Amino acid sequence: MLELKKGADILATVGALTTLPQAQAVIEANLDSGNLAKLAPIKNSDALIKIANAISICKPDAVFVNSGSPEDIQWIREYSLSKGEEKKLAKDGHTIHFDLPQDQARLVNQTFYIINEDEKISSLAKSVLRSEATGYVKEHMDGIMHGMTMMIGFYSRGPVGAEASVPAIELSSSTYVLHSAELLYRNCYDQFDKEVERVGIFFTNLHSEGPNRTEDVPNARIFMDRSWLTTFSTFCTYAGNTLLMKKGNHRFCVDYATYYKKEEHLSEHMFITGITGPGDRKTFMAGAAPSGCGKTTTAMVGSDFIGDDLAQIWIAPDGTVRAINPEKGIFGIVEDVNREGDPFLMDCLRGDGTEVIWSNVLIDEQGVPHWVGNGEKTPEKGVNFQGEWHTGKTDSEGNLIPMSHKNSRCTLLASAIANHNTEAAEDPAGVPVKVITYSGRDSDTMPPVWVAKNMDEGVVIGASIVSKATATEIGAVGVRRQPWANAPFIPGALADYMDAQFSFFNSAKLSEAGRPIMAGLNYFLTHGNRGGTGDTLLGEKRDVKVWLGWLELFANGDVKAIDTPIGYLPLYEDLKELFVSIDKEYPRSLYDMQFALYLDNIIHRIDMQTEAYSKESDIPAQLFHVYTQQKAELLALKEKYGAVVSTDRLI
Ligand code: SPV
Ligand code: MN
Repeated sequence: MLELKKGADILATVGALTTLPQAQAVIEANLDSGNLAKLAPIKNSDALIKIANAISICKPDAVFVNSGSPEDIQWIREYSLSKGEEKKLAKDGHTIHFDLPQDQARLVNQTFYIINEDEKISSLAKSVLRSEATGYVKEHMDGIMHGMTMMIGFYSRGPVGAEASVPAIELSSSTYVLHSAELLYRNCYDQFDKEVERVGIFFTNLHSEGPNRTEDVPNARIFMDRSWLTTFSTFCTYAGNTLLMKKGNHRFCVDYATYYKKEEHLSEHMFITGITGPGDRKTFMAGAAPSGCGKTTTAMVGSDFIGDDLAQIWIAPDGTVRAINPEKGIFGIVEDVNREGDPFLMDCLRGDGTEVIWSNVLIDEQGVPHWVGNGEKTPEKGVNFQGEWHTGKTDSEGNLIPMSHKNSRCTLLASAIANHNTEAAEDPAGVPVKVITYSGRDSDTMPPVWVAKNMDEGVVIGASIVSKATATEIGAVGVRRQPWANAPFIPGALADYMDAQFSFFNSAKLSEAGRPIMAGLNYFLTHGNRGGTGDTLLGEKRDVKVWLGWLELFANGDVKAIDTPIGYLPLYEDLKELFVSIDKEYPRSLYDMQFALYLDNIIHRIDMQTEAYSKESDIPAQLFHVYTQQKAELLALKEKYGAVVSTDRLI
């Protein structure tokens, strides 16, 4: 369960301000006249008290209010250069930011939900008692902004006025964080008060990098106070740890959808994109995938790209499913981004006219960024996330240091991407979603695309996402479960979240025409696991267009499909035709490798999921019902045809 405003608000406990007059006194004592004038239009007393408490705790030398005006944004850009958080690159509008070597990705083990006594949270998450978190803030955040400027920004997570948008405050001493916020979120300074009143809640995010030293990183904490919708982040700069309007506030939205908007809203780790079908019709899709599994690439394959990371979804009064992107920019992984797979993104990264903040890539002596897998010539030396770099450089253990960090990123406006449909992305009505997809990194079990036969089976596809264990996970073998690709961001019990999924997709509020189809996608089957040899993939990035194209046709009733125990599979002829549209041959033998049912693998997967979910309490019975039924049908199929069944048998 989630109870808002339960326990003491840590900001008020440590900052010691509880009334508006007290808050105003602190604000007046700390802001110069220009910034006071800029803050004056913000009248919401809860917001002002939060801001004043943040000032009272962090004790900055100065406070800057970002009104979102071109001058204010320019001020942040320039301050970031003079402060040294960013450096100019050769290309106009491009800068580089380096995070400390120890702070290159989400600090999972230093990320906690603040809980009240005897509160239960997700079995997958770490928690800290409210009293302990209060102690940390007192000890480590008191005066953390000495000698620094605190910047304040007002943002909307989603187009202003949308059913599922939520306003948020970002308070930070980091110019990189504020600069990134300007590219990734909609500044709603002018409408903040009105939005808070309309929505009924707002998020508060307080961050300071402190002295930004390696030795402080062990003290870094990312705290999320579910009850007070407030985040705290210290001693780090990586945007996933610091710009908590992203995953910090996403977690609050997941909570809010699960406990306060059940059957009405969902908050997902999904891209949103549109595909143009026959007769110029547009079909919008939203799809989940774990970090680093091709979500950004998939999103940009569409003709009408909307977002690449998060989706706020709801059922509109007309019975359609609607989605907005709470963000307006991309914080994308650059490894393996190249001309062939990501042409539109490459145009922005290598062309002129796009503002880009690079992070943790290699910068050569000419001020040009380089990254692993860009398909370009590699420089011999430069500077990267760990300092000076040259080809063949090794770390203290003798391991080769890659040119760019695996999680190095680029931050830019989504509207810079040529196929971004900015008008639709900014529409508070959202886009109508007809296709929901779930994908992971599965080398041996599920086909490239399949469609659930009913909504329960669709929810179970989401519950069953897996990704291959990576070499960096000690002791991990086989696959890792990644429910909905959203598990790292589900604060409450997984069972509650699952229950909310079943409620939403089976809702009587959905109209017949508004009900989406639900599908699985998998780009990662290998030759070796499908009757061939080696680890090479059976497909390539541009095939994604075919899988989405087929889903577009199927969702509109334009193609037939093969009925199998796991769902509907595409017919060879339909795919072959779609491959023609991307100028590619599609041999029947490849189709057979991709779509034959490897029954033992699928049954093993179902057993693994059943066992894992059996250990969680209160998992909805529908999940086990779907697994049981599918397993029985798969066993019957095996009995009849053997362990590997070609789709021919099932037509
Ligand atoms: C992800 O890791 O899923 C991201 C980047 O989108 S982060 O902001 O780190 O979450
Ligand atoms: Mn993400």
